[in-house]
Amino acid sequence: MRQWPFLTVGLLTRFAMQIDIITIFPDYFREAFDYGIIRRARVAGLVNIQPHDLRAWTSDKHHVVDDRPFGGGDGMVLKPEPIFAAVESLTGARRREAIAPTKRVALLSPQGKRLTQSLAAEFAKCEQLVLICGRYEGVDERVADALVTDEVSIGDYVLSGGEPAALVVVDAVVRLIPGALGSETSAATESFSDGLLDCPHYTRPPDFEGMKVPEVLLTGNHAEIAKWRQQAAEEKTKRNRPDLLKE
Ligand code: 9D3
Repeated sequence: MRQWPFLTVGLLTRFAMQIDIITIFPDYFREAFDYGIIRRARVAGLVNIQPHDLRAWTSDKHHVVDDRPFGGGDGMVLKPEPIFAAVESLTGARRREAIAPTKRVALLSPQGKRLTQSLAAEFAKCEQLVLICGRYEGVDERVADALVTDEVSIGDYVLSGGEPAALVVVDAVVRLIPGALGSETSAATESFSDGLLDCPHYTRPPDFEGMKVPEVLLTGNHAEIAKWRQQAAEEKTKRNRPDLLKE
């Protein structure tokens, strides 16, 4: 039978997904993938996650990855050469058109399209996902123009670099790899798949400092419980995320 990196999940035989992260802070990721679902997926051989130091692809004595912006301004910009070299060595291609359709190369940047559940699901189908973390004031625009398949932001707030965003992308993607979630949970039944937030959950005790669990949940009446959960999810969505109900 075929050995690693092939694996069989259910009836499917597929490659372990390869995730490469290009960063100037590889140590940032040191324990990040050692917990929970991501750890399980790695141990099961579903995914191989590798942070890489961008400085490895510099050719000057001081391993310089940044430079001053043309046209002036504060701060530094990540140079294109090491990033193009890194992507070439990891994917075999140094232009977007040459990247295999089974691969995605994403630049994490505040100017990107927003990460959504459906983009995460697209990434989860790839054999290789390369994540490029920006730093400083930005990344030379030729990377976004000519190299990457996707420019991705995780939301409208300012981070100091792409590394925390890369963690978010990895987490959202890995749990969607077939076999990564236990069979008890299906990614399809989760929040956002039906456009509503999840319903509220409770466990023991039924009365905590006077705050009571909704009576219906204690009855064992599954039809009534399902009705309550649907309505509670709708109310919570209306209150916290009215934007999900528009259109
Ligand atoms: C102070 C610099 N900013 C001027 C308005 C520009 C800027 C450059 C680089 C702001 C943030 C960053 C670093 N952020 C990311 O690399 C990043 C990010 C983010 O800041 N928010 C949401 N998603 C992402 S993905 C990468």
